[in-house]
Amino acid sequence: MTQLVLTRDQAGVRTLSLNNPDRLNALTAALAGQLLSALQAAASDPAVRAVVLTGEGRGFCAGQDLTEVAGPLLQGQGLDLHSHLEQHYRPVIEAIRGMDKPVIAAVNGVAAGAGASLALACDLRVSSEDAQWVQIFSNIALIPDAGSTWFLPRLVGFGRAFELMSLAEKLSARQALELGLCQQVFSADDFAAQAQAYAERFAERPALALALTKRALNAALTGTLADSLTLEAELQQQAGESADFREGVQAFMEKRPPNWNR
Ligand code: T3D
Repeated sequence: MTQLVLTRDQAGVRTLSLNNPDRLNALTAALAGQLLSALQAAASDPAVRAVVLTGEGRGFCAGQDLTEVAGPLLQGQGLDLHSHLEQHYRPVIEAIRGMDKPVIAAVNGVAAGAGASLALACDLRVSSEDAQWVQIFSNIALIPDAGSTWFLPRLVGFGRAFELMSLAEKLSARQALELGLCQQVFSADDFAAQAQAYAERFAERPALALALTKRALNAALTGTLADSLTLEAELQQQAGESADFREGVQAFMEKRPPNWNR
């Protein structure tokens, strides 16, 4: 079986790298399937404290692999895009959002279409200075999918999201940073090393506290203040019962750095 997602572990960080570089890591059904398995494996491995999603070669991900759809489409056959999205994209997006660990998109090159959606689904995004970000769907008369219509307006507001989606404007890494699409821009020369170092900062933090924070933020995106106050109380109780909380307080009292549970 061709390995369409490469995996590397270092210092508690699991890097998942999309591996279809000749097509800028465009998403085939097989690649999406392997990505889902890799995300599930990362989620269930206690040694993994943070996940980085990136791409091999010069692209991050160019969205749906159009060679997969061109044949039937151009022969006049109908395509079941509804099933395609439900079967292949939705589980990947839900695996990223549902994972109790920080997931960081390391956008090494162009992120287009569902490739941009993949990045937006992650908790954090870092970008190579020469990467491009584009909501490219309307160039082929499709609508944004894989969660883009949910994530993008929450990051940049309705008007800017609609503009980017309608006009399919390419954004530079600097523009993506200014808009709040990514948290950091790193130089292209040592991008992978800088993304790894960034991810290690999260891997070194208390894992349960970060997991519960992600859960609370996920819920806050759709809930009321009252919902958040209720959930915070429940999750804080869980955090307060952890060995990490005890260690954090003890370390503070002893004026030393904490040793988090591993
Ligand atoms: O099926 C469904 O479920 C529908 C769901 C759709 C979700 C979507 O993601 S729709 C959007 C699909 N993606 C696109 O429309 C992007 C198409 N690609 C591009 O417009 C450009 O490649 C880029 C702007 C992303 C990058 O441009 P550039 O100039 O840096 O690279 P390039 O030369 O165009 O691409 C390099 C190679 O990758 C090239 O192959 P070649 O000529 O060297 O043999 C190109 O054909 C290939 N490639 C790029 N994107 C795709 C692709 N091959 C298949 N599918 C792609 N999406």
